Amino acid sequence: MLNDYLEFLPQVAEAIDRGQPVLALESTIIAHGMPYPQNVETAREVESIARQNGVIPATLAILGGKLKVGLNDKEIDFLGSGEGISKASSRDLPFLVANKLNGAATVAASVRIAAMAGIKVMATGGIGGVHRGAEKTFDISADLPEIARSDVAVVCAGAKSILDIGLTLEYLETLGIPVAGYQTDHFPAFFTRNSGFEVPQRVDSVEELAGILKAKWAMNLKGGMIIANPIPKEHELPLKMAETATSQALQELEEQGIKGKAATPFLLSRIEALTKGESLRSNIKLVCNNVKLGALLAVELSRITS
Ligand code: PSU
Ligand code: MN
Repeated sequence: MLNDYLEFLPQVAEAIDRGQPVLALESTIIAHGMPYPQNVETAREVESIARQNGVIPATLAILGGKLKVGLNDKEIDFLGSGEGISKASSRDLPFLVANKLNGAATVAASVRIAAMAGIKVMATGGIGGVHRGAEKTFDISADLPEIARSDVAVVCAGAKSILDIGLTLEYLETLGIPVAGYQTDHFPAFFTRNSGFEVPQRVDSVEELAGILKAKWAMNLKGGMIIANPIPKEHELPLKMAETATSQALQELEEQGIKGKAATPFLLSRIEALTKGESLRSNIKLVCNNVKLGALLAVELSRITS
């Protein structure tokens, strides 16, 4: 289970040794998904929500070439500064490790690190997906194939409407990744509860989610699952505001010719500016909501599998 490249925070190592539930958290959201200081505040808040709900949090990142499983206060501050910290997808891991560099882990890199560490559940804000215009650009997030490969369940608020949600759902089907809507019939669109697309499966309880994961892995069906947890109603962004800001941001992306790994962080920060910070407030609330569900799921999964 352990390998030479992993470095565990002592608390996390103890929890894993004792068979206690651990919840993995990604870190691109800290370094590249939110501005300072809200990013660092949110990183701390979600760790405390995880603890309140019965799990030890393990924020994942690459620091000095080590795959960190759990970060201390100083390391969270450092990630929040964003200085000298690249956005690391799974393909960047060998480069960062060999050269002893720093990186914030995307969902793709995080599920790989979580799987190496033996952690079964991860929470994030939104996953990457198939970008609009992917038929020309081929821009499809590595999050999708990596979730198909790693035995880690990912709790998210769906995918942002900067993506082509219909194509993202098609691609998830191709990859054989189960997608469950938590207490909803609709695949959520990050800032809003309903993307206009149905979820393949609706699941209403944490017990059922855990049962599905147990069955999946017991049958040796490799890979994770997406648990789409809509943002609480009171924190939704007004639909019109979300749509206007998204289309404006997409237009600027095209005009400025921004591509590749810079695309998602650019769109996030433009949407934040265009909504005068409203999108950031929603973003923080939905992450907290996902961490709570992820914690409850990790507890239940550990109960029925140990
Ligand atoms: N979606 C968000 N916020 C984020 C991300 C996605 O709403 O911070 C980050 C996640 O870390 C995700 C990554 O794994 O962006 C996807 O990037 P790309 O589209 O370049 O694969
Ligand atoms: Mn991409």
